[in-house]
Amino acid sequence: MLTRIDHIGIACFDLDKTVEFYRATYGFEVFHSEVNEEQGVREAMLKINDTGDGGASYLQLLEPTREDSTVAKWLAKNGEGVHHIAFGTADVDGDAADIKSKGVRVLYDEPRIGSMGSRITFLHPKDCGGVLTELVTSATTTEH
Ligand code: V0V
Ligand code: CO
Repeated sequence: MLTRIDHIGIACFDLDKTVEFYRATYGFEVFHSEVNEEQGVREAMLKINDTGDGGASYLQLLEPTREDSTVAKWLAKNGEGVHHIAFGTADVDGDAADIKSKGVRVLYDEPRIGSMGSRITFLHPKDCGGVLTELVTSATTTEH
């Protein structure tokens, strides 16, 4: 069951500059940052609020680490902006299988490693009304 907005992914050319915009404009601080080589991103997670399922909702600011990454490709075509949305679940495997059975393309056979040790997969934007959609089971929260 999908129980929260886990994050909204925002693609940018300059992560440090974008982090500073969110700090100066809204007062959001960086909760966590990391490089995910497999996904080709350097990212900063800004925690916005805790949620009723024991998780939290974040903004995920994404800067590409290489020219051939999905985010670099997307930025070249669209410029900066909202890149994907992510729903949180206690069971990414089960929910991905359930959604796949409804005819939506799930991009990975097995979930991969996402931010903060989470397990993630993606749904094809062309099957989701133009919205790249991620499913996330976080590593640390006690979800029910
Ligand atoms: C591409 N398209 C999108 C899109 N990216 N539509 C909405 N939102 C997006 N973000 C559209 C694009 O405009 C094309 O439409 C069509 O899909 C095919 O796109 P493409 O440019 O030819 O690119 P592809 O097919 O090579 O790749 C698209 C997919 C790829 C979605 C398959 O981006 C992908 O595998 N994404 C999942 C991984 C990812 O995005 N990782 C970065 C975040 P037209 O022009 O044909 O109409 S990593 C992350 O979130 C982490 C680590 C985390 O949360 O922990
Ligand atoms: Co994401």
